[in-house]
Amino acid sequence: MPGPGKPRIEAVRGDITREQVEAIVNAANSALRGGGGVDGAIHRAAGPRLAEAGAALAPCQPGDAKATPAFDLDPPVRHVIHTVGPVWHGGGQGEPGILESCYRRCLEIGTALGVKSIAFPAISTGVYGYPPALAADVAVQTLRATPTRVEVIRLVAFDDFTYQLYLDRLT
Ligand code: AR6
Repeated sequence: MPGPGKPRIEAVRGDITREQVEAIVNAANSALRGGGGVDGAIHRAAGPRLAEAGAALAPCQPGDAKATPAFDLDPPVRHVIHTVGPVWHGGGQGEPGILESCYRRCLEIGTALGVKSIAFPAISTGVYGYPPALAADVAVQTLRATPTRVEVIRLVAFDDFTYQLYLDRLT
Protein backbone atom coordinates (compact mmCIF):
# COMPACT_ATOMS: atom_id res chain seq x y z
CA MET A 1 0.00 0.00 0.00
CA PRO A 2 1.45 3.40 -0.89
CA GLY A 3 2.32 5.73 1.97
CA PRO A 4 0.33 8.84 2.75
CA GLY A 5 0.41 11.49 0.01
CA LYS A 6 -0.63 15.10 -0.11
CA PRO A 7 -4.40 15.56 -0.15
CA ARG A 8 -6.10 18.23 -2.22
CA ILE A 9 -7.68 20.77 0.14
CA GLU A 10 -10.59 22.77 -1.30
CA ALA A 11 -13.03 25.35 0.03
CA VAL A 12 -16.71 25.31 -0.92
CA ARG A 13 -19.76 27.28 0.17
CA GLY A 14 -22.89 25.43 1.16
CA ASP A 15 -24.68 22.89 3.32
CA ILE A 16 -22.43 20.01 4.37
CA THR A 17 -25.31 17.51 4.19
CA ARG A 18 -25.28 18.00 0.39
CA GLU A 19 -21.60 17.21 -0.07
CA GLN A 20 -20.74 14.27 -2.33
CA VAL A 21 -17.97 12.81 -0.18
CA GLU A 22 -17.49 9.50 1.66
CA ALA A 23 -17.35 11.03 5.15
CA ILE A 24 -18.71 14.23 6.65
CA VAL A 25 -17.51 15.68 9.93
CA ASN A 26 -20.04 16.81 12.51
CA ALA A 27 -19.37 19.63 15.00
CA ALA A 28 -21.05 17.81 17.88
CA ASN A 29 -21.19 18.03 21.66
CA SER A 30 -19.88 15.34 23.97
CA ALA A 31 -23.24 13.55 24.28
CA LEU A 32 -23.31 12.84 20.50
CA ARG A 33 -27.12 12.89 20.49
CA GLY A 34 -27.57 15.90 18.20
CA GLY A 35 -28.05 19.60 18.78
CA GLY A 36 -28.37 22.85 16.83
CA GLY A 37 -26.37 24.29 13.95
CA VAL A 38 -24.57 21.85 11.69
CA ASP A 39 -25.16 19.05 14.21
CA GLY A 40 -28.92 19.52 13.89
CA ALA A 41 -28.73 19.59 10.09
CA ILE A 42 -26.70 16.37 9.95
CA HIS A 43 -29.02 14.58 12.39
CA ARG A 44 -32.10 15.63 10.39
CA ALA A 45 -30.52 14.35 7.18
CA ALA A 46 -29.20 11.09 8.67
CA GLY A 47 -32.36 10.22 10.60
CA PRO A 48 -32.98 9.07 14.20
CA ARG A 49 -30.57 6.15 14.09
CA LEU A 50 -27.69 8.65 14.13
CA ALA A 51 -28.55 9.78 17.67
CA GLU A 52 -28.81 6.17 18.85
CA ALA A 53 -25.43 5.31 17.36
CA GLY A 54 -23.88 8.48 18.77
CA ALA A 55 -25.25 7.95 22.26
CA ALA A 56 -23.76 4.45 22.28
CA LEU A 57 -20.28 5.95 21.71
CA ALA A 58 -20.63 8.90 24.14
CA PRO A 59 -19.10 10.72 25.82
CA CYS A 60 -16.67 12.17 23.32
CA GLN A 61 -14.11 14.50 24.87
CA PRO A 62 -13.28 17.88 23.31
CA GLY A 63 -10.54 17.33 20.74
CA ASP A 64 -11.52 13.72 20.11
CA ALA A 65 -13.72 12.22 17.37
CA LYS A 66 -15.86 9.11 16.86
CA ALA A 67 -17.36 7.66 13.69
CA THR A 68 -20.85 6.30 13.05
CA PRO A 69 -22.56 5.15 9.87
CA ALA A 70 -24.26 7.87 7.82
CA PHE A 71 -27.66 6.07 7.87
CA ASP A 72 -30.18 8.01 5.72
CA LEU A 73 -27.63 10.36 4.14
CA ASP A 74 -27.36 9.63 0.44
CA PRO A 75 -24.34 7.84 -1.02
CA PRO A 76 -21.48 8.41 -1.47
CA VAL A 77 -21.64 9.54 2.19
CA ARG A 78 -21.01 6.43 4.28
CA HIS A 79 -19.66 7.78 7.56
CA VAL A 80 -20.26 10.66 9.94
CA ILE A 81 -17.22 11.54 12.02
CA HIS A 82 -18.39 13.37 15.13
CA THR A 83 -15.92 15.68 16.81
CA VAL A 84 -16.27 17.98 19.79
CA GLY A 85 -14.61 21.35 19.39
CA PRO A 86 -13.50 23.68 22.17
CA VAL A 87 -15.78 26.30 23.64
CA TRP A 88 -13.97 29.64 23.16
CA HIS A 89 -13.00 31.28 26.45
CA GLY A 90 -10.59 33.86 25.05
CA GLY A 91 -7.93 31.49 23.75
CA GLY A 92 -5.95 30.98 26.95
CA GLN A 93 -7.54 27.70 27.95
CA GLY A 94 -5.99 25.43 25.36
CA GLU A 95 -8.60 26.13 22.68
CA PRO A 96 -6.17 26.14 19.71
CA GLY A 97 -4.68 22.78 20.72
CA ILE A 98 -8.12 21.23 21.16
CA LEU A 99 -9.29 22.50 17.77
CA GLU A 100 -6.10 21.23 16.13
CA SER A 101 -6.74 17.84 17.70
CA CYS A 102 -10.28 17.78 16.24
CA TYR A 103 -9.00 18.20 12.68
CA ARG A 104 -6.16 15.72 13.21
CA ARG A 105 -8.33 13.02 14.82
CA CYS A 106 -11.00 13.28 12.12
CA LEU A 107 -8.39 12.86 9.42
CA GLU A 108 -6.83 9.90 11.26
CA ILE A 109 -10.23 8.24 11.58
CA GLY A 110 -11.00 8.97 7.93
CA THR A 111 -7.73 7.32 6.97
CA ALA A 112 -8.48 4.31 9.19
CA LEU A 113 -11.92 3.97 7.56
CA GLY A 114 -10.31 4.05 4.14
CA VAL A 115 -12.27 7.06 2.87
CA LYS A 116 -10.82 9.04 -0.02
CA SER A 117 -12.90 12.19 0.51
CA ILE A 118 -14.00 14.03 3.63
CA ALA A 119 -15.84 17.30 4.29
CA PHE A 120 -15.40 19.48 7.37
CA PRO A 121 -17.63 22.25 8.74
CA ALA A 122 -16.04 25.23 10.51
CA ILE A 123 -15.80 23.42 13.86
CA SER A 124 -16.47 25.57 16.97
CA THR A 125 -17.15 28.80 15.04
CA GLY A 126 -20.91 28.89 15.73
CA VAL A 127 -22.42 28.33 19.17
CA TYR A 128 -18.97 27.56 20.62
CA GLY A 129 -17.74 31.06 19.72
CA TYR A 130 -14.27 30.40 18.27
CA PRO A 131 -13.21 33.41 16.15
CA PRO A 132 -13.64 32.27 12.53
CA ALA A 133 -10.33 33.67 11.22
CA LEU A 134 -8.33 31.98 13.97
CA ALA A 135 -10.25 28.75 13.43
CA ALA A 136 -9.56 28.87 9.69
CA ASP A 137 -5.82 29.21 10.46
CA VAL A 138 -5.93 26.10 12.64
CA ALA A 139 -8.00 24.14 10.11
CA VAL A 140 -5.74 24.78 7.13
CA GLN A 141 -2.45 24.43 9.03
CA THR A 142 -3.48 21.19 10.74
CA LEU A 143 -4.92 19.58 7.62
CA ARG A 144 -1.73 20.40 5.70
CA ALA A 145 0.48 18.98 8.46
CA THR A 146 -1.33 15.70 9.15
CA PRO A 147 -0.24 12.62 7.18
CA THR A 148 -3.25 10.96 5.57
CA ARG A 149 -4.46 8.64 2.82
CA VAL A 150 -7.54 10.81 2.30
CA GLU A 151 -7.21 12.36 -1.17
CA VAL A 152 -9.77 15.18 -1.12
CA ILE A 153 -10.51 17.39 1.89
CA ARG A 154 -13.33 19.87 1.50
CA LEU A 155 -13.73 22.79 3.91
CA VAL A 156 -17.43 23.63 3.81
CA ALA A 157 -18.28 27.24 4.68
CA PHE A 158 -21.89 28.02 5.48
CA ASP A 159 -21.40 31.76 4.86
CA ASP A 160 -19.42 33.96 2.46
CA PHE A 161 -17.21 35.36 5.19
CA THR A 162 -15.92 31.93 6.22
CA TYR A 163 -15.59 30.91 2.58
CA GLN A 164 -13.33 33.91 1.94
CA LEU A 165 -11.24 33.08 5.01
CA TYR A 166 -10.57 29.63 3.55
CA LEU A 167 -9.80 30.94 0.07
CA ASP A 168 -7.29 33.42 1.52
CA ARG A 169 -5.47 30.60 3.27
CA LEU A 170 -5.57 28.07 0.45
CA THR A 171 -4.24 30.28 -2.35
N1 AR6 B 1 -23.52 22.98 6.71
C1 AR6 B 1 -22.30 23.51 6.93
N2 AR6 B 1 -22.00 24.36 7.93
C2 AR6 B 1 -23.02 24.68 8.76
C3 AR6 B 1 -24.34 24.18 8.61
C4 AR6 B 1 -24.56 23.28 7.53
N3 AR6 B 1 -25.77 22.73 7.30
N4 AR6 B 1 -25.11 24.70 9.59
C5 AR6 B 1 -24.34 25.51 10.33
N5 AR6 B 1 -23.07 25.52 9.83
P1 AR6 B 1 -22.17 25.21 15.06
P2 AR6 B 1 -20.05 24.68 17.07
C6 AR6 B 1 -21.87 26.24 10.30
O1 AR6 B 1 -22.85 26.15 16.00
O2 AR6 B 1 -19.71 26.13 17.13
C7 AR6 B 1 -24.46 22.33 18.37
O3 AR6 B 1 -25.66 22.57 19.06
C8 AR6 B 1 -22.06 27.44 11.18
O4 AR6 B 1 -22.40 28.57 10.38
O5 AR6 B 1 -23.01 24.25 14.30
O6 AR6 B 1 -18.93 23.68 16.95
C9 AR6 B 1 -23.73 21.10 18.88
O7 AR6 B 1 -24.61 20.13 19.35
C10 AR6 B 1 -20.67 27.58 11.78
O8 AR6 B 1 -19.80 28.23 10.85
O9 AR6 B 1 -21.07 24.30 15.86
C11 AR6 B 1 -22.87 21.66 19.98
O10 AR6 B 1 -23.58 21.76 21.19
C12 AR6 B 1 -20.22 26.12 11.92
O11 AR6 B 1 -21.12 25.36 11.12
C13 AR6 B 1 -22.53 23.05 19.49
O12 AR6 B 1 -23.57 23.43 18.61
C14 AR6 B 1 -20.21 25.59 13.32
O13 AR6 B 1 -21.33 26.09 14.05
C15 AR6 B 1 -21.24 23.05 18.70
O14 AR6 B 1 -20.90 24.38 18.37
